[in-house]
Amino acid sequence: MLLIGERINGMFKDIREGILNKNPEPVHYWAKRQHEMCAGYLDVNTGPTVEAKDQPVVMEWLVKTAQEAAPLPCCIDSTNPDAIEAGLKAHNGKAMINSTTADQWKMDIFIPMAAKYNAAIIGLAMNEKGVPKSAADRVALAMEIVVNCDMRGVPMEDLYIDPLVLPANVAQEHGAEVLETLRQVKILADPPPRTTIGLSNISQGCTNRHLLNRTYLIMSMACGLDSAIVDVDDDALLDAVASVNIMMNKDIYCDSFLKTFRSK
Ligand code: THG
Repeated sequence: MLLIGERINGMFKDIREGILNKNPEPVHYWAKRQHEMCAGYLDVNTGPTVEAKDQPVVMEWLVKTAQEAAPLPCCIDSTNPDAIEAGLKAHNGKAMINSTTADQWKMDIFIPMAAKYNAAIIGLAMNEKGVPKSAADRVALAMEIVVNCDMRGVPMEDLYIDPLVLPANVAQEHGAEVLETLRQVKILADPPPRTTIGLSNISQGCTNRHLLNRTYLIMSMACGLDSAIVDVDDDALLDAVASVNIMMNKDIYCDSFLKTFRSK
C-alpha cells in the first residue's frame, strides 16, 4: 500500500504562509515528518490562493524544497498544466502527475507529459460534466483513461485510477459507488491499472474524522486499493494499514507486525 502524504498543500495555513513568505521551514518540517510516518510520495499542491500565473514558480519551489528535506518523490497536484510541467522539470526521481480527468483535451496534454517525463499519473473518473454518481459511469470514464494511456505508451503500473471520494455528509450515495469502482477497474482491464483515492475527502466537514478516514481506508483496501493520499500523521490509520496488510496476505505475520510495518 503506497501512502501519499497530503500535508504539503496550500490549503493548510502553515504551508500557505510558507509559500507567501518564501519560508521553507513548514515544507521541510512536513517533508521530514511524513517521510518518518511511512509516506512513499509527497503530495504537493500550491492551494487555492496562489494565482494561476504564479503557480508554475510556486510548484517548482515546493518540489525543490520538499525534496531537499526528504528522499521522496512528489505527487505533483494541480489542474494547471504549466504548474505540473514546472514541477516535473524541478523533480528528482519518478514523479507522479496529479492529475488528468477523462476530458480528451486534458488527456491529450497530461498523458504525453507522463510519457515524456517517465512519470506516473493519476486519472480521475470525472469529466466536464462533473463526477458521475454510479460506479458504472465512473468505470466508463476510467476505461477511457486506460485506453488513452495504452495508446500513448504509459504502462498500467504507472496509471492510478482515482474514482473520486466525496464528503460523506453531503454526498453519502457516492461512498459505496467508489468502492464498487475500485473493484471493477481491476476486473475490466487486463493488465489492470493501479488505484488511488484522496482519503480525507470522505470526512471533510464531518465529526469523528479519524474514525471515518480509517474505516473507509480499510473498506477500500478490501476492494484492492493500491495507494491513497492520506494524513500519515495518524497513528491509528497506520496501524490499520499494517493490520489489513496482514489479513490481505500482503505482509507476513509476526508478533511485532505493527512495529515491523513502521520500520520498513
Ligand atoms: N484525489 C486526488 N488528489 C487530491 C484529492 C483527491 N488532492 C487533494 C485532496 N483530494 C487530498 N488532500 C487533502 C488534504 C487535506 C484535506 C483533504 C484532502 C482536508 N483538509 C482540511 C479540511 O478541508 O477540513 C483542512 C484543514 C485546515 O485547513 O487546516 O481535509 O481526492 N487525486
